[in-house]
Amino acid sequence: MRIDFTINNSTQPEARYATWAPSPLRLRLLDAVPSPQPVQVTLAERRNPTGGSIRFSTTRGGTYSTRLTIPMPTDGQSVTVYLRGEFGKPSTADGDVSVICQDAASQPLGLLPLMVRIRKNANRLTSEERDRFIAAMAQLNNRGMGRFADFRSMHVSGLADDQAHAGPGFLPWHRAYLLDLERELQLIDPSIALPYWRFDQASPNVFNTGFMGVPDSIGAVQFGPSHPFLFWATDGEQGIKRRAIAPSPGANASPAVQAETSTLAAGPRYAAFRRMQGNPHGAAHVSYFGGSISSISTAAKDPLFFLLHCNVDRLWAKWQVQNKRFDPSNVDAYAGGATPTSLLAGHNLQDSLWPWNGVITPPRPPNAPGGDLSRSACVDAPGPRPLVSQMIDFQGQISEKAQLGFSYDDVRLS
Ligand SMILES: [Cu+2]
Repeated sequence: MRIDFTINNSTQPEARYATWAPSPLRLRLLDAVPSPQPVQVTLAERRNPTGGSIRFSTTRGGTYSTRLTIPMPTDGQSVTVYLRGEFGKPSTADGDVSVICQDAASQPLGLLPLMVRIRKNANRLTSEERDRFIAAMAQLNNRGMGRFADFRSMHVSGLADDQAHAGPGFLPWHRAYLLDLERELQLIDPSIALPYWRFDQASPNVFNTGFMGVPDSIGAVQFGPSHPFLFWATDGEQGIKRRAIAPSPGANASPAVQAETSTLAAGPRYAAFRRMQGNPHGAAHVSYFGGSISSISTAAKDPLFFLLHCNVDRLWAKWQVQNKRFDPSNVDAYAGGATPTSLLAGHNLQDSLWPWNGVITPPRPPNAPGGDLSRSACVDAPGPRPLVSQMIDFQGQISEKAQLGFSYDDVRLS
């Protein structure tokens, strides 16, 4: 007798990743002696001491526990339960936690290795997590010849200004953009989740020559020997241009960058919260460094950009949890009740997002780099051509199918 597992509606190894949001886990008893009585099986976790931790429930919205006993039919019919990462206990490596299934006599029936894959504070990554991330980013860049060029091209001034920055779609657009990049990195190394830079806190483990590098006196970022970013290139130019204009964010948070508590105190309306596009977002872009990161047309040339924007997205996620703003139809969850199509194209709730929609007729830009949004083996949303509305309910709290497949280490489900 053994148990066959299907997680996230897939049997692919690429689907064996959990977040704080529930993942469906389908079980099937194989090679059982036929019986009218079901066989009792128990699910539990087996984890490395520093590994991720998981919990189980018979229903998606039910109570999650460390062990779950389920009556299984002996005729091979499947039973679906739910599994989620235990908040505060993310994985640090692929497969560092497993679902273990046993029968009533504690005989093992099956083992499913997993990872609780969570976006974390870049300053607190293990050296292995950091190294996997920079290696995958470098591979995506491939000395300037790789897929990364599309991401740089999506964020070019003149194309991305209106679509990504000039209205309430700023946050949803960048959420889709980060998700696309993260999924491309996961194709290289599925254990990767984007890290975020807390730009309102000193981050000594980020701004050193082993991670995001240290600018020299002429604004060329320096890395240690064998760092994969030694060969970083964009637009035919070698290296990363980042010039220190203030004490390093490794040592000090800039007083010009709004602290998180103030950002989250914006109140329950999106219309007020989205002013964070100016400060802390804009302030974080310009208060520490000159060079690429300080202007829209060049910011995405610097890999630091993605850590900065991951924190912008995390602040939005934190605000959403604090104010229960997951329902796209709630006027305070997005755009403050603007009438449909009253905003610039790409900023209305039901608008598709450029460039993934491929639309290159006015008022959209004349080209659309990058093609479809990358798919995930774990979740179906948002599909290849996302809408603004699909970026709101990212943990599937209003609709199970809306789940985008990411969580933040310090942002609870609700
Ligand atoms: Cu930005």
